[in-house]
Amino acid sequence: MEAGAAAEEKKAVEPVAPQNADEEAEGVSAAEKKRLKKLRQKQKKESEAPAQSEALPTDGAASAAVPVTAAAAAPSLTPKTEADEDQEEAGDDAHAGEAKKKKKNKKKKTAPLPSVPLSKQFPTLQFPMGRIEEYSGDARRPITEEARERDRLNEGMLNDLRKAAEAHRQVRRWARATCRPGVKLFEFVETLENSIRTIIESQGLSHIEAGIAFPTGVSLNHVAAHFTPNPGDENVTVGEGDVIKIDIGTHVHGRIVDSAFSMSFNPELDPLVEASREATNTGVRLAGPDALLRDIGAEIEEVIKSYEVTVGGKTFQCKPIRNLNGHLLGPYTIHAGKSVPIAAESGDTTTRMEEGELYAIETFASTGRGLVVDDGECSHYMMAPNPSLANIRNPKARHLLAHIQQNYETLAFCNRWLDTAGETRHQLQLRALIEARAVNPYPPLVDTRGSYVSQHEQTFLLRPTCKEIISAGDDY
Ligand code: HZT
Ligand code: MN
Ligand code: MN
Repeated sequence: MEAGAAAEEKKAVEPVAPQNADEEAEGVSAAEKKRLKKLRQKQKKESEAPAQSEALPTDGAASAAVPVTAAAAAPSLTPKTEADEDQEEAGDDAHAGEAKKKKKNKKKKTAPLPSVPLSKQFPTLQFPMGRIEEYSGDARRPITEEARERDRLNEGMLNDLRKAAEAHRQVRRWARATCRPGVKLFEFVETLENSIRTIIESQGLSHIEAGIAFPTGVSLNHVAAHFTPNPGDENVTVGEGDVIKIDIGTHVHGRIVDSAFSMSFNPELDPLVEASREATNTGVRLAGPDALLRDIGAEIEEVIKSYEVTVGGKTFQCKPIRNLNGHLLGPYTIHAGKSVPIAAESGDTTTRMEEGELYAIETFASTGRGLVVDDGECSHYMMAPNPSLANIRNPKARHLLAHIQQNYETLAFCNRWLDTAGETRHQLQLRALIEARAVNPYPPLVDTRGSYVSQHEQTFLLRPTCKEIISAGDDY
């Protein structure tokens, strides 16, 4: 998702979003609507069909709950007990019957904060595999002895990825159970990130051996990506009716798992969340050696456009965000060159996927313009590949660069982490490093004010013998 939506685009941002309330204005014909509706129904059927792939042994050893101090007026981040829930229900006498029914139908929504190191949970040190899919369509190929041999050469890397993915699944289960209106995002991400460090076995605050691959994204509503609270944002909370994108990065020895999901606290927005979920599934399904990146983008766009959402009495056809995309991952490198478009005609026309590649496919569905620009206070940063010290004279700026190099290398980091590491008042030095092009800023990426954006993202490896969706779980 190149943030290349430059100043020029900024001018073009409209104040409010209900552009597609009127279908005529959007140029959606009745026939087109009918076709899209059919496609949507077909997808729904497919998604409800039982998966043919093997089940994921995501549940390792039982994790102990670690309570955190809850701030006043905000819901506690400690898991709710059955007793708590019963008490809440009992308080609502008039609807007691209804509440009981609801509870019966809904999955249990509590999860302890993971705290047991993964090497204790998996003493053999063989971590659970992701979802295996056969290559289909043009990528279909016989599994030869040579392919099996190439597969074996990558076992070590694969096990690192699987460990990173297991950490991802465990913390996101807690995240889904915990995130709700009133939650303070600063405390939420710090708790989640500390849990990653514990179970993935980071050494101190350094993320180089294993740890967090990038700051935890908790972008709300029209903010599509790259929001994490900064020091000073301690009171930013999830609101009633919000949609949140929870984007978590883990890594072991630089092998990155980049995966995200969305939650809405207004049922009207559920189709928006479904749109990006199905679009990402479609992208992953089409991926394989020799798949044309632009074809994947075109299919993703079709799926997203087949959804409509009615919110506050206005109806929108979902749009993909055409200047965001998925990306190739490399060791310690979040963006290793190739991009996976999520709309037709918005990417390179000839590039294909290749065997051995590790991709993050992320799709975004929007009720807004379907275009993001940089906006708001920056929290995400990444060191440039080979920073030069030549134009960095200030010893304090040099100190900060050395700190970044030692703790994050080429992985992304955020202001919160610099603060925790004792790099207080780093803001001025950070600005100097950005000025000297030793560090790049990644500001929040936003669609039009008042719009809603959902995202789903999955990391997968194009193994010689099959496609392994490393980050898949029983949730998405
Ligand atoms: C950059 C800086 C960060 C990578 C995608 C992404 C979260 O939008 C080519 C395609 C963290 C991540 C990234 F601090 N970005 N995935 N998950 N963000 S991106 C990009 O810059 S570059 C997408
Ligand atoms: Mn991501
Ligand atoms: Mn990504």
